[in-house]
Amino acid sequence: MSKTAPAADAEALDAFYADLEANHLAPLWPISAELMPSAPTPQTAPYLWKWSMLRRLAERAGELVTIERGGDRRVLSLANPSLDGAPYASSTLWGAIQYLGPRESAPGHRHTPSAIRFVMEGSGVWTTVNGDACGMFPGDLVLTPSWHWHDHNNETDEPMIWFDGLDLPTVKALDAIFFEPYEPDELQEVRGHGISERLWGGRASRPRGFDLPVGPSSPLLVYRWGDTDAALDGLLAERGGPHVTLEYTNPVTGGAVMPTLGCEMHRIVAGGRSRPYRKVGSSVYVVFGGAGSSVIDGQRYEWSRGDMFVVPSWATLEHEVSETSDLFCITDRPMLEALHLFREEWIDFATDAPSRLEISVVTSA
Ligand code: GTQ
Ligand code: FE2
Repeated sequence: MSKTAPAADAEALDAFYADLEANHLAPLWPISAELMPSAPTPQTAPYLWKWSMLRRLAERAGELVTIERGGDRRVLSLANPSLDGAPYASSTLWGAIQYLGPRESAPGHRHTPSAIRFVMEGSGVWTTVNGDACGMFPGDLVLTPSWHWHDHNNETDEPMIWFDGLDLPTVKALDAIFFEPYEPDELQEVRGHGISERLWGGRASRPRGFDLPVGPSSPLLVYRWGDTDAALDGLLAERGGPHVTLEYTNPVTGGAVMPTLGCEMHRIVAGGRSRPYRKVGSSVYVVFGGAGSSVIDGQRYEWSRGDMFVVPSWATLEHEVSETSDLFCITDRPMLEALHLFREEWIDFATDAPSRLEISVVTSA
């Protein structure tokens, strides 16, 4: 504190601070450096959840907990230990696994938070989004944009597990959460199967004679793994490795799939290493295939298929893979871009830093 007049005596100052506190005022000067650091100092820390543990406990939830009416879903959220017990993966993003047993369904509802599903295991379940039944297979991305009705149905004899990503912590922070159960039935009336894909799934084309979507979200609700895989192959063939990234886009705007959530798929070729990189905004990664590790702010996290991990805002991120690996991720980037708060940079350790950080291996259950 350097803002005190030379003559100010300690007693008067103490009384002044007590007076401020009693009147619910806070002086900026003692906290200004903490409030305005030179670069983001997120509360969110990196964390990694192993698939073997996620799979086991999701299955256990399936045995022990039924899905009740009232919008309930059998969901285990990734609760980052850095967030004081909040059920959030990062300060802005929700990540979770959802388990739907054979012949089970999760009742219809809608809410203002936007969600994506990324399928890990099981085939043939569908999520109905505003009456459009979207079949789900491993590697598929399914959108349930803000305020769209959705329910999930498993009419197969196998369980289904997928990753849920939501902007819930952000919408909560903005005090903008609304929720409504679908009434009076558990499930929506299905208008058809794969409607959005037939209309909007064409490559580089758009249907004439249909109204443009009124909302800001992608009218295409499903992104098939086969298309993603082919696009990654094409990118690699054209650009070369070791690391290519694609962003899933809204076919109308070419922008992010939803205004609050961005989705990406990264492919890193066997033996390859990505360039160290950092950006504003957090991400939740889901390892769809392969094996390798990521160094996040100097700590190495080893991963293989199904593992999920969080990368905080402005954390330096570098991947190194032993097998060719596909990393799906969600990010809050569209919000930051909309607000002109987005920054990113690639870091060249050889010139930007005197020496490479010591790397320690982090393991988690
Ligand atoms: O499947 O509708 O992980 O509403 C969190 C909230 C999933 C869902 C979540 C949800 C859902
Ligand atoms: Fe939901």
